[in-house]
Amino acid sequence: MTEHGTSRPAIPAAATLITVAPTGAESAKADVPALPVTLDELVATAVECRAAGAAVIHVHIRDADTQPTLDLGRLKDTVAALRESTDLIVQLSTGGAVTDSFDRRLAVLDAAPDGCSLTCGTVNFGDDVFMNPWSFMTELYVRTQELGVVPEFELFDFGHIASLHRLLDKYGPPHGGHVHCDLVMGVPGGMPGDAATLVQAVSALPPGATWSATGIGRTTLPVMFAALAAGGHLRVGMEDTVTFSRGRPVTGNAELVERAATLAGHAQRPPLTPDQARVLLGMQARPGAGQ
Ligand code: KMH
Ligand code: ZN
Repeated sequence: MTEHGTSRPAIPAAATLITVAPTGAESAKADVPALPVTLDELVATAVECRAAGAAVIHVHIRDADTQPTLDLGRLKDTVAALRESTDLIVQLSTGGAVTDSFDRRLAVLDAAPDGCSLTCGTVNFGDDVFMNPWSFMTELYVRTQELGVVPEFELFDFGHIASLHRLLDKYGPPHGGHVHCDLVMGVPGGMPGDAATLVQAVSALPPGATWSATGIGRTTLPVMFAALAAGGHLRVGMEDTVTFSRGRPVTGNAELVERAATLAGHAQRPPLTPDQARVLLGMQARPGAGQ
């Protein structure tokens, strides 16, 4: 029981948090017709992915022309629609697209999501640069603490892990008190997506932190297998890969979640429900849940 008299679900000793990242900011709808870009498409994907085993949805949105946007009104509508249709934990991207300004990225928190991504350093990103200087990281982090949004620390490279330690040392624990990280592997410019790198990265994380991993493109499967073997959680979705297997495009996010859930089950660590995941991540219960 909590101090409010509501009971929270127990977290199974061995279970897997599955995050779906359905859209991203990089793929074009014209090239990837199955990419969810409208609010209706996003909500439909979210419902399917929840049924397939996802507990968290990492959200990037698009405008009426299918281009990436951080429009605050659209973000608020998106958070509301996802909460209306699912019990998924709604994590908004503060990374946006490489072209988004710091101010717009900071303002994402005003849409009041459950959680947000917080990337712990700048990284080469294919031919682009994904900018996350220390001053931006710290401003975003302090804002998450003030607004009660739970950050997920996105780590694209080893220097990002060092910056995460520096952030926690200087500014204290995140809202909710628990540190959860996501290793984003295989970005051209970041750490490679292989088992040896994953094990080394995990060994450098702050004590007590939980972590998930995702492998971009063709590193999706090796990173998923390595993460399961090392006791980690999983992120999958069309933000990270649009190819299901060699030469076969992804038909929808749900099949990526289904595959992750099946493999997690084989690893004897079946998917966590969103309410269980809230406990793991130090988030408050949904209003009305667990009573
Ligand atoms: N779209 C990338 C530039 C995040 O969502 O926080 C950044 C990204 C990370 O996807
Ligand atoms: Zn993202």
